[in-house]
Amino acid sequence: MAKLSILEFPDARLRTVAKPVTVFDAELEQLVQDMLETMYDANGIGLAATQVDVHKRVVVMDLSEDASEPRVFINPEVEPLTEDLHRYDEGCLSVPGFYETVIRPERVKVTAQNEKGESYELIAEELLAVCIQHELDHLNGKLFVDHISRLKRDRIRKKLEKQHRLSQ
Ligand code: QAP
Ligand code: CO
Repeated sequence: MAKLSILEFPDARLRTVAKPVTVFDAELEQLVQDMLETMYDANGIGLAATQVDVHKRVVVMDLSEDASEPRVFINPEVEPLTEDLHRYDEGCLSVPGFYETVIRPERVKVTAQNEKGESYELIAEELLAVCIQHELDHLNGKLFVDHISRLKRDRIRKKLEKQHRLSQ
């Protein structure tokens, strides 16, 4: 297993649109394991392959308290089931230290595949609904800061750029 390094906003590579997974092999299994290890090590609840500079449609997640419920979403798709919206203070391992309120559909149908390529479907609400929509955004080159005002986004960008300069 290997810990991968996480790209940080405003790295342009976070804007890459990820490609569908077509081959379900040992290499994919290894990527999933490495992403889970990277997410747990960083105290995250969700991680998209885009964030580790791998541009494949792979998401890992664990919303449990004790890292006991790893979830894998390959080629995920999301369809809103209601017009009701939900506000949540989102963070992101690629935007460390910043949290902002984002509004998204509150109930969604998720279609995805597991590591073996088997399709599954689930209805997501609450934190799971927020998280899968946030992670699917990453696969499309989008970040939660794209949902907030330009003023707030630019402030966050400037603070992170300064931190990156200081830590070089
Ligand atoms: C995405 O985010 C998410 O700033 C996953 O210093 C977030 O795992 C979905 C994290 C909220 C739904 C709701 C962020 C860790 C982790 C930080 C994360 C930080 C350390 C964020
Ligand atoms: Co994120």
